[in-house]
Amino acid sequence: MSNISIHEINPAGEEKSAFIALVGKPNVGKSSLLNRLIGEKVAIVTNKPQTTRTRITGVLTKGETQLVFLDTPGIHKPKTALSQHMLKEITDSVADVDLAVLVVEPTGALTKAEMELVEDFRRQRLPAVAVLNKIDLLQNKEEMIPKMQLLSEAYPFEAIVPISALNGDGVEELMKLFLDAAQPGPHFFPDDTLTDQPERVICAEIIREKVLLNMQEEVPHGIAVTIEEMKERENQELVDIRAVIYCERQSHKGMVIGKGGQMLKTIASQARQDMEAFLGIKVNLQCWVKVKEDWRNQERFIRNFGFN
Ligand SMILES: Nc1nc2c(ncn2[C@@H]2O[C@H](COP(=O)(O)OP(=O)(O)OP(=O)(O)O)[C@@H](O)[C@H]2O)c(=O)[nH]1
Ligand SMILES: [Mg+2]
Repeated sequence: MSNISIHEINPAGEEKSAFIALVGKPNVGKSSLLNRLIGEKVAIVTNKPQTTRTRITGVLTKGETQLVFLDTPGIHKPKTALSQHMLKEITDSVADVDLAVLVVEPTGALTKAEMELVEDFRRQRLPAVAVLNKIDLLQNKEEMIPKMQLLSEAYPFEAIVPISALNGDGVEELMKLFLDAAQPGPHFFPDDTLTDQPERVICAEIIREKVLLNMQEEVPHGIAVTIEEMKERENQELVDIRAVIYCERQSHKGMVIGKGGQMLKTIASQARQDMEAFLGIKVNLQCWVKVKEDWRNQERFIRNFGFN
């Protein structure tokens, strides 16, 4: 049997790659776009701003080209130690990418935070693309023309692309642009990789998504989730997962559990279904709720919850 080396299959120099950062205000649809681009849900999505807390990597390999997407927290004024970490994730992300993608609403002015991002691009002479997302919400496509005008005056974007991350409109065109941006260089991940996030992190995020979706007001943003145990049972197609939902106050704990445990039951049951779809195996999920007062201002806990 002959030994075929990797170089014979894929001669050196043929491989291409690009690092692409998705940045923008909270709630504009960055994570929705990431999921749409790689065709799998690796980032949680909710109708609440500041859903994404860490940088999330999505990987897509098409033939010789590998695209590495960095989803980032929505840019906002840091009020807690946690949001300072989130802000750092954004600035670090645009520091060494090949292309930045500024995701914006299809209408309205550019905010101060968005202008600051653009200034960052300018300082680094960063190639950037502007994406007008949520165009499915427009009655008339002409409504986005003023925004396109504003963007073209703000920065020499390589392109300004209207899309809908929700129904996929315009995403193919965007993908072509990304593939064109790839430069000769090695693949950084095995070609079948979708994300560099460990399964535990994705499972914790799924629970956090269900808390955000089911609860109102101040509680959800004070939530952190950890997976304490994840173990496949021997000789059974079943994995046992033990998770802890941390909240900031005793009163919040009561709300997460709900009357007769109903809220926690709903959260756990929805999370279990998503985990089973993601892991492709039956899940026995146990969720516990604990109080960790003011953890968002405590460096030690922030690090514990996955921020470096
Ligand atoms: N109608 C419509 N809604 C969208 C579209 N893209 C995203 N959304 C919705 O917008 C909300 C925010 O989406 P996310 O993907 O979580 O936004 P994000 O920019 O990642 O938000 P942060 O993580 O908080 O910065 C969700 O309710 C999405 O379903 C779109 O193209 N059209
Ligand atoms: Mg997000």
